[in-house]
Amino acid sequence: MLKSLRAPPAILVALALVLGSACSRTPESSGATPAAAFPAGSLKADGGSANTAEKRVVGFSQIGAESQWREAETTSMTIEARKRGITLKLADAGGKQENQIQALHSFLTQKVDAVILAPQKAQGFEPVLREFAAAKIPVILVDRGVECDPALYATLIASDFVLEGRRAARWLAENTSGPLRIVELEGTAGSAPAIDRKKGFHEELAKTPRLEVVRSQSAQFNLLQGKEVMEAILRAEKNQVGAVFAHNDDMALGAIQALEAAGLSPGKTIHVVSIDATRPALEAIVAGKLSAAIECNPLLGPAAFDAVAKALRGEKLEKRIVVQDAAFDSKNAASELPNRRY
Ligand code: GYE
Repeated sequence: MLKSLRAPPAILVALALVLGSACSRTPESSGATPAAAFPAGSLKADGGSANTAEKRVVGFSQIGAESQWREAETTSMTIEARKRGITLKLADAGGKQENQIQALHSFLTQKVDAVILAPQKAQGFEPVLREFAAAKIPVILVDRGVECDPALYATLIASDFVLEGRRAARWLAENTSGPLRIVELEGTAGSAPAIDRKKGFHEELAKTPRLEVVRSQSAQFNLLQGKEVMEAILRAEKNQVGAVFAHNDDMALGAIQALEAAGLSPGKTIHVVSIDATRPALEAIVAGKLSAAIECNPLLGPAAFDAVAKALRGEKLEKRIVVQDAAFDSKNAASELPNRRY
């Protein structure tokens, strides 16, 4: 867990995003972020609330489009801004942190009312965030955290990535027997989800010594790279792999292609577990190729713009808003599919 993402328990709240899901949701916590859930009735679905009174200009600095998750997040922001009559300036950084920092500087010059930032990496944003603090332009962090003085941003709205890693490891512990040689496909190096998912996964795995990570390599949260990295690992390991843990669905779907091309049976003799639980992942579970997907909800638009509105009214925000997520495998993926919007 990134140190800077720890906040005093008193200012932590959990936000359960309503997905119209029929599955049962068991709120859990990684322990690092004790959280209390909002009562269900107080929650809004994506696009559920419209604060049309606001005629504001908001900058959204997005990392890129490396995954289905990220595309869904961008759509959620765009739809929500439109619903609220807010002018959204969307800057896609094409996967480069330096482009994000450049876009943030441009938002400063344009004197936008507020900024929503999905930061690619945990480090490197502090200097530009200081400039926003000096200009008194509120910054809402969404989806990933940064390592910096928490006073420099209004709130962080994101899932508990350590818990996600733990849940993936727990699934493997509970659904396999005997020694298991696991391949870990990591997300972007230095990003909060890659750091924290790895931490949670390894911590939980340590409780079951028969589970062993034999290779860990980054595939940048991307399907094609997931396929290529998995191909190389299968060659190096002479196909002696028992399971794959991918930090997101896209890499898992790429790995499944590589496993099938090598004549192996993902989801059957080789378990594949991933994070996000996008529609293609649930479809892969139903097809018997993916074993489990831990949910990470990208529909952050409504919560992000609620936070923007509060910040602009000068209200104090909770420093950390934890998105509550579900988990899917062959037992509940099919019933969730009709509800899945990303
Ligand atoms: O899991 C992955 C994406 O930051 C939580 O980034 C997000 C992660 C998500 O590319 O698919």
